[in-house]
Amino acid sequence: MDFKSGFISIIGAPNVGKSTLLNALLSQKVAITSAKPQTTRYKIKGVLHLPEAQIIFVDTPGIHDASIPYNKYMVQLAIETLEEVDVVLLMIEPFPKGLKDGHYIINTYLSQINKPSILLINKVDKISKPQLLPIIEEFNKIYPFKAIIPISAKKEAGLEDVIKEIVGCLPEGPQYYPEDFITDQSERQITAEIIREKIINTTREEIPYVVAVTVEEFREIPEKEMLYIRAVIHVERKSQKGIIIGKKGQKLKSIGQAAREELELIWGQKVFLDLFVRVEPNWRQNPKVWGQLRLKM
Ligand code: GDP
Ligand code: K
Ligand code: MG
Repeated sequence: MDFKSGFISIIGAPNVGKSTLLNALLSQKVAITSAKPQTTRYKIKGVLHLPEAQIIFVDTPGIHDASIPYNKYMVQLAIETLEEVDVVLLMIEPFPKGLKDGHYIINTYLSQINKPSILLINKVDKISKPQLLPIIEEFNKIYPFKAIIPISAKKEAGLEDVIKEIVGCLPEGPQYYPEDFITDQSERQITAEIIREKIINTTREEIPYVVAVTVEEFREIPEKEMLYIRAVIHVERKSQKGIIIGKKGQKLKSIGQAAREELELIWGQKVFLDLFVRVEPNWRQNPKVWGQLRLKM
């Protein structure tokens, strides 16, 4: 059989479990190498190496929070990215809000493209089989998914099926990356991206596109067996700083907590995360911020 390879995008509303799935599939704790990417089309989130295939997970700019109706430009950007991948994984939750998000994403994005798409119904550990069947039927009717797979990313259930179905949808292709290559992002970039994601998930206002995150310090404290990370959230206006910090600092606290939990999972050790918000009217002109931002686009 010939080797298969391709680019995969996982889309879905915040907190459905996309990162949990990716971490489980890649079984990646600290597996960063400095290999140069052979493509600049996408930002690579991770590469899964199989004997018969290579599955390359990429980011989808434009869908940060697919449940929020963004402006036409963001939707268009997301659609253009999806046009270029080989397989789309849509992840939903089997709860009322999750099903509604699923319909929205199908109508807004999937119906605009013509790509093999797989529906993942995550968190099935929280429902019963009789509850699951009507959901599968419902989504079978509204979109020609290649497969609909109930999974639990957290309990690592159904993951073999996910891999099997993805490989089934992949075209024949080369081994794009050497086998020790897991991701092309540096530790600081990954960290900044995770913090940015938590800001996006936590703030519903017009915040995401005026925010940049830079990681100023990233070092181990060996005697404490922990990682010290200092990051700055750059905003343009004082009012935006207020939104991010929230009443009595509650919002920044939740952002920090969510980011820390995911960072500990990814780096495999305790993390001390120091977060600062800096008002910087012209951060778009600050080359340091730009340097990190450009890598995201
Ligand atoms: P993302 O925003 O889509 O990347 O979602 P995350 O991967 O950050 O997960 C959001 C939350 O859902 C976390 O608290 C996860 O532990 C939880 N979660 C993810 N997958 C499952 C699952 O299969 N079952 C349950 N019960 N919780 C899950
Ligand atoms: K999340
Ligand atoms: Mg995530």
